Amino acid sequence: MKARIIKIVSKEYTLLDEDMNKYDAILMGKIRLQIVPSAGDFVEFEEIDGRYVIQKILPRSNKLIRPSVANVDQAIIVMSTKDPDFSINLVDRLVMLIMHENIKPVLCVTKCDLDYSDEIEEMIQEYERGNIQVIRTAKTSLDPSLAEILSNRVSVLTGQSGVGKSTLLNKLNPEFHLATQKTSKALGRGKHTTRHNELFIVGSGLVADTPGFSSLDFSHIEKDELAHTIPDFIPYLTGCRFNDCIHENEPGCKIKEAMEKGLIPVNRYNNYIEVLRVIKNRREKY
Ligand SMILES: Nc1nc2c(ncn2[C@@H]2O[C@H](COP(=O)(O)OP(=O)(O)O)[C@@H](O)[C@H]2O)c(=O)[nH]1
Ligand SMILES: [Mg+2]
Ligand SMILES: [Zn+2]
Repeated sequence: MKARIIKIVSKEYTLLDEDMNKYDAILMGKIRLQIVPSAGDFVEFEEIDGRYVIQKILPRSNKLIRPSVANVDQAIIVMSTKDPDFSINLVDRLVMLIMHENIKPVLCVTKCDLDYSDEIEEMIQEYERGNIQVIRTAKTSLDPSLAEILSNRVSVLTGQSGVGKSTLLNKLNPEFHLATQKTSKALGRGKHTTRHNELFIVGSGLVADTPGFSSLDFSHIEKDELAHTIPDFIPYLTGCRFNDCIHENEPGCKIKEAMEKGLIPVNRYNNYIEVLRVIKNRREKY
């Protein structure tokens, strides 16, 4: 039988199969040595003497460390129009980190009911014209596209505190809130919750119990990989005069050309250059 791990508490694993049936399972001893199982892992399991036993962890498409989740399909970047202010620096950096993990970024703009500036509206529209999916939400309405985007996928939410992540999830599934509170209380009491990873069922999708990508750390990304993590760059990545063009000052650069023609937003390009310099400085130091 095949299923996905949705929860790990100590040595107990909760599995969810395609038909949304849950199973309590244990791990066959020898697997433990090969790979540390994580929420999100697909497994093969069998019923042995009345217990479900995980036999095999199937290969992963990716693996996040914080939260510890495997096979993540998408990361929802939650960003409010204001309170806290919309930040393209943050969106662009998160997109790079998410793309580098082979995960699809989606931008969710919250608090669209607030009275925010035209400048911010233009920034949002710039993303809407670009190559990542953008959805907008407001206090009273719930854009049905959010439920749609989460369905049949594993998602992590990311974004500063106060942008409305909990609010979004509570609107989709009121039980989510209760569940997360229970978790933190249990952890606070310092019970034997050595490892607690969980994916919550939200609508017909799965969402990680903690936000991902909280630190903006680029130390694992090489300078020649960076441009490939920017969806708005991708259509122009072939064709630079030099194979090893990093789109900084090289002649015959298609990325710079696209930016000069207005096909790539100047802001997007400038954020790329800023992160590129961070990566280059690190290289020079070691
Ligand atoms: N006006 C407005 N306020 C919102 C919206 N979404 C969330 N908030 C408020 O923003 C604050 C922070 O929301 P919360 O969900 O706790 O943010 P989190 O820290 O990202 O989980 C709360 O006071 C919410 O009521 C929205 O769409 N419109
Ligand atoms: Mg919250
Ligand atoms: Zn180039």
